[in-house]
Amino acid sequence: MDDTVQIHNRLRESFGSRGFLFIGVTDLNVAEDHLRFMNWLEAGNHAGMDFLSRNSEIRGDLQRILPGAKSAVVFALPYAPAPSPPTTENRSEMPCGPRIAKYARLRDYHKVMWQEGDAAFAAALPDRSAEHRVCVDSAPVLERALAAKVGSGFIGKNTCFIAGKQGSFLLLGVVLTTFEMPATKPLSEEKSRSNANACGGCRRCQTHCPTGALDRAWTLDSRRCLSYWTIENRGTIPEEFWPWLGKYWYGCDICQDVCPYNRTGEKLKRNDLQRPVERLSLQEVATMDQNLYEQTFGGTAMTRAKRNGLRRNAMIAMFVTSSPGLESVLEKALQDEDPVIQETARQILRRPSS
Ligand code: B12
Repeated sequence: MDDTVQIHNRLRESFGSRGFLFIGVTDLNVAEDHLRFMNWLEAGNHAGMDFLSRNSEIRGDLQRILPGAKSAVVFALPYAPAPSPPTTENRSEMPCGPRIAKYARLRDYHKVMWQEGDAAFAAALPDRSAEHRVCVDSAPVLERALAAKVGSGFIGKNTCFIAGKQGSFLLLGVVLTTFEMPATKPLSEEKSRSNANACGGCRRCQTHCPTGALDRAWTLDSRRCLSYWTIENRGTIPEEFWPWLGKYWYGCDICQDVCPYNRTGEKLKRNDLQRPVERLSLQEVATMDQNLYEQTFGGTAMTRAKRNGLRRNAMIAMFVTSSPGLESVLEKALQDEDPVIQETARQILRRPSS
């Protein structure tokens, strides 16, 4: 076995033994994808996510993230939950859990992937003096583009990285390293990125996206994406998007739920990562104080929306699902110190009941 195959095998085993998928090794030329990214920004598709435009140039030059970087190791954390019995939809108090995007019902994947990705890489290449840096949303890196470059998966019309029949319920991590490694061999032409047609004639993600965010295949318009409005946006949520918060009030998985590749996809292998965020009712989320917020959502990726973002979303979800207790929630919300909570309450009160 030659040295290259041994290195790839050691990486595969080391990442695999920690519950990750080893996607592969690639070089750092992302020029074509960077152009695509700049055009996407230029068209305003990033909505209010200024963090994307602030350092837009750096995404095209990975040397600026790790000087001397030569290769990228891409790995993924599969997170689709194993099928569970149907939830009690008719509980008088609406459980909040099933309406939360699947990736968010876990311990914060950033921390898990930084720490354990770092350990996996170091264990596979122990005696190298090269430097490395693990990036999981934490640096301006085009993670999907690097994953697709490996050639063991492709970008779907929903813009997600789909690892063939392992599906797309995968969180991505990238280890940049100054150690130059030969790229892993693409799986097959059929599954590789060069086949922009791996979705074939399927348009399920496009037709099922309730807000038209994917009207143009391979291009997501964040201005119409529920995930953007419920996670990243700090203001009020435009009322045209409210009906869909009855289905997902934090993030949105619809464009992945309907993807045929996810019928067979990889499932979460690490039960230790699960967090019982769903134990609260929507009413409890809408009225939670800092203590309850930290106890329930601390250490999960849901802190991205902050306490008041979650309260805002839960209030709207209560309204559209006609949950009991809304009246008293609104009464208190009108006196809240947060202007977005106050305004959301006023918006709800102005509307005819749903
Ligand atoms: C900003 C952001 C968002 C924004 C914008 C999403 C978007 N589609 O651009 C919002 C808030 C809407 C969002 C939502 C979600 N996100 Co997000 N998000 C990011 C982030 C931080 C940057 C993405 C970005 O640069 N977007 C701009 C576009 C232009 O770039 P891109 O989507 O990466 O596409 C590049 C390549 O794919 C390639 N490319 C694109 N199209 C095509 C087509 C062809 C034919 C080819 C060859 C190449 C190609 O070029 C593009 C530009 O370089 C990344 C982390 C990271 N650092 O990359 C996570 C990330 C993309 N998100 C992730 C997740 C899990 C989600 C959600 C599923 C969360 C949820 N359940 O609510 C949704 C999915 C929505 C969707 N369909 O994309 C994962 C995706 C994993 C995967 N399997 O693809 C990432 C990689 C985070 C991670 N570390 O795992 N997200």
